[in-house]
Amino acid sequence: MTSIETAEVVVTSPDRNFVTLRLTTDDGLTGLGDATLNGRELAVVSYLRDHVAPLLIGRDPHRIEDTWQFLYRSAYWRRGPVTMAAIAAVDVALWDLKARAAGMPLYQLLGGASRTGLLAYGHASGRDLPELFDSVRDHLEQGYRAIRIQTGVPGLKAVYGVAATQRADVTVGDRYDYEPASRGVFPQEEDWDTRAYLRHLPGVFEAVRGEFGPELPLLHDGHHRMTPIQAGRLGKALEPYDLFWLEDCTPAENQQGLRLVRQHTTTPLAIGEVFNTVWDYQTLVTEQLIDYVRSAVTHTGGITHLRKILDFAAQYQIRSGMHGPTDISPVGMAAALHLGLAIHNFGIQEYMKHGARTDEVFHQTFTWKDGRLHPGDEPGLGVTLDTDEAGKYPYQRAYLPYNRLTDGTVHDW
Ligand code: EZ4
Ligand code: CO
Repeated sequence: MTSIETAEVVVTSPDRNFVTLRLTTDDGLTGLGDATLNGRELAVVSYLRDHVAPLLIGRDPHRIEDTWQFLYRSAYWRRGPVTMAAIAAVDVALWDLKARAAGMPLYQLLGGASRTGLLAYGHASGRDLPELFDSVRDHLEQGYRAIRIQTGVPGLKAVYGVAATQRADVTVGDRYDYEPASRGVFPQEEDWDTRAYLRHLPGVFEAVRGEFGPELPLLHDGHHRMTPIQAGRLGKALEPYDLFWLEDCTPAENQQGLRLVRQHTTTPLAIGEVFNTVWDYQTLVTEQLIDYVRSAVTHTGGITHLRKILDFAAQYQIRSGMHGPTDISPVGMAAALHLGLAIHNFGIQEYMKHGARTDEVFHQTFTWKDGRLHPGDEPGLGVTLDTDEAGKYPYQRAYLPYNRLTDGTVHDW
């Protein structure tokens, strides 16, 4: 019987911080899992190194379901982003390893391809409309066939989702593209005014539809800032512009709050990038209060658990919209692509290109063609980790920003 011989946690910060678990068996097979939790990376490193890695040595790597249940139930303390990211890393590394052992791309073990490629959306942004239009054009040239729209709001100095390269206010640390976390010793402060945002946004979508026509799928992220009744109002105001989805309109810990949003709008809703188990979706799914599940493989207990969430959601005609920002590592992205290719209820995949240094640390084999992603046909996930290259970039402290209202009150970011 083959058994796990080593479980190493690799921390690297080429363009940003990434945490990767690498399992190796006594017969020389390896598997990689992503454990990156933006702004709280070292908590997962400790969870894995101090508490999980010693339990894995000597185990049969092929017992994926059993290992998942063992890690989830034997901890006694269930759920939570740190625990579920750690379990996800083990789970994905075991799937990678099993698929490599089988000599197959992972999607084949998950049931085979249900489609030829995965529609992906990119992030256009700008402080004002001309800058936003340039960014949309740039994304169309890069081949994107679905685009998320985020803009500045008059009167606010810093707004979520506007690319760092376009933001004069970003002074702390060093970031790339739209990556919201900044390197440094303290989180960047942003400001927020929901009334100003609600007044501004419908006009932005009217202008974008006027410029780019009715066909292009457009998305928007509300990033947890509205109350349910405010979200209902925004969804209704955006109906003429036919959004693919409105994301995270409220902080959805209160799942019942989405009933109120649903009563007021037919704009499709996507929620769940910060969720970590199926229980976060119980009311949302069974009452059909959302249309897309935003969970990433990396933050939701891996392929084993996200597959169960998505199968549950499928019975209610709810589809996948897996989170795919730059804080999902190339390993986590590959896991998303294999799962997305195999499931029946795939919806759309978020896709941000990683930086050049990241691509030298993680060698990837996915393809990007006609606005669609495909995980490729290498055995396993199709990603290899260059540990020498990774070793050049030690961890750097970094935080996500936080929000204050104009009177100084801390608000949801
Ligand atoms: O703020 O990934 O839809 N995407 C998002 C992201 C999240 C970051 C947090 O780490 O909301 O930009
Ligand atoms: Co989001």
